[in-house]
Amino acid sequence: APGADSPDRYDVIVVGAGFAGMYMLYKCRQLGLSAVVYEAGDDVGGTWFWNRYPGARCDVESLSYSYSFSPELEQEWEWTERYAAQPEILRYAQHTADRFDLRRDIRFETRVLAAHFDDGNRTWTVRTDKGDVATARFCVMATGCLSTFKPPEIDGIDTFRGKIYHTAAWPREEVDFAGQRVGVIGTGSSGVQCIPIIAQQAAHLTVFQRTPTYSLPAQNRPLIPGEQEAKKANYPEWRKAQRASSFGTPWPAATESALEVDDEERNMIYENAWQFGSITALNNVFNDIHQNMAANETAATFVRHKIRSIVRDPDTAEALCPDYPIATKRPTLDTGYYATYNRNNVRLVNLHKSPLIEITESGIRTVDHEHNLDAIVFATGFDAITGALAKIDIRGRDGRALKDTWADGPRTYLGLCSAGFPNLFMITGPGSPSVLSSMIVSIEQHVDLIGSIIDLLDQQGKCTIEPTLKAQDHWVDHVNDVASMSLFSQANSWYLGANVPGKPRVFMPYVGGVGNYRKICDDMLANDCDGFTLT
Ligand code: NA7
Repeated sequence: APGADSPDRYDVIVVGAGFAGMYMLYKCRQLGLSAVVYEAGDDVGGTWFWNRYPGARCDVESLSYSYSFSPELEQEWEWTERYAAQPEILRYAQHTADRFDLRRDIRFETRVLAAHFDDGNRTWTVRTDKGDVATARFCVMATGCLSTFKPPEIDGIDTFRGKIYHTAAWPREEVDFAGQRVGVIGTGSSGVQCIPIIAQQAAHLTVFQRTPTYSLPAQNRPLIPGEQEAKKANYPEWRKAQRASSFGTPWPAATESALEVDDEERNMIYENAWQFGSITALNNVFNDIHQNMAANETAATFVRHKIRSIVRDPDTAEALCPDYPIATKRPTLDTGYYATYNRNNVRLVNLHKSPLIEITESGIRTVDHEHNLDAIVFATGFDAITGALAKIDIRGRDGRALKDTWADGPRTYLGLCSAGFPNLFMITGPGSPSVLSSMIVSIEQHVDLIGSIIDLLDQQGKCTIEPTLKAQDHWVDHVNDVASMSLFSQANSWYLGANVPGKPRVFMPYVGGVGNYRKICDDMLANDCDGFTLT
């Protein structure tokens, strides 16, 4: 391994080999830039490498959740289901890596510890846990929005004598819950996906729920003959529509208010959305679900009725009914989630009523009960959007740490760069649509944009690019303004860091829409990188 005296030199260092890092590497090669990618896992795939829990599945449709940069790749890859499961998405990532021979520039099982900018020679120096030291003009953080799982913040974990699992660090080998008493903590997307399957395997399952979710049926199914071919024949247009859409998946714009129609019509519209099976269906059939509390309540009420109609035990049904506005926390998409609570080997514990005290050597103790368990599954979520960046010692001009600069919340220009950190790019960083988008759409946009910016710098003979404080302040204000106009800011969600104790409450994703955001970025580029200083 190279030592500090003889660092490897590249044009670009990329951190992470998920969908963002892989495409960034491909882009660098296209531009004739030398690049290396450091990846903590021993294979590509990022999120889809780590999250191997039973039932893990993307809740964007497979024919949309895929790269668009290569028409050949688009045409040759065959998806099998409407919503692809984790193993298939991982195979797709692996296929992409092989097809474009990406692996030769990826250093696996190598975690980046630090990235420091040197004012003098205007380069980034990156250090890894393997002792690599490398320098580059540009450093690209392709570290993911939901890649750093948060500690569960529960006492006594170490004392538990059974098995502990985390959905985001699931073992490779098959986990067999047969005959076991299993506890799952957490009912977000990960919990909602694994609970029905663990319930089928285990002797008994206890679900520990803090906040109930609004879950919609995925209506997943194998792709029907002709469906894939039709999409493939029309891919360029579909991709164009994805890029112009609000959330990365084209959706007809709703023109009516939920309050304009009578109960019968409204219910019929909601029922159709429910049957359609999409996380964006229910909250986009009317034009005011995200803005108007009364409109939002009509959709929330519809889902609560559904829960009560599916779940037979009235107390369990009530505990499963959320009381916050729908779609302000991320809705979940499931296969048989609510019906799982009708099984006689499944029990729901409402932690709002019986708070969790601690984990003991034999299970989980709540205020009123000792739950004896053989295994505990944490589906407790992530330090979202900024967590992976915070784990790396990132230092910009004058040795200033990103962590300190962001102590009161992340500050970026366009969610792409931060003032004081020249030539550092974040793919789907805070202040970009990120998790409010179908990720690959936004990843490709950022990678293309970074490629164009580097190209422009080279053409103009410039060395560095960095946002002005003014442009950054303006962007941060804009991100906040747009968020505050929607109901998004009204729930204690990980969108604003509420799930991590002590994390500053700042609404991180840009709510203004994927299409609008793209236009803002395109205009910035067309206006000679407006808002950035080039030196
Ligand atoms: P989420 O959506 O953050 O869900 C985590 C769940 O775990 C959620 O229900 C939390 O309740 C619960 N949780 C977290 N900490 C605790 C503790 N200490 N005690 C009890 N319950 C707890 O993460 P997911 O992995 O499910 O999904 C993340 C995203 O991945 C998803 O949105 C998709 O974009 C894909 P809380 O709501 O905080 O009260």
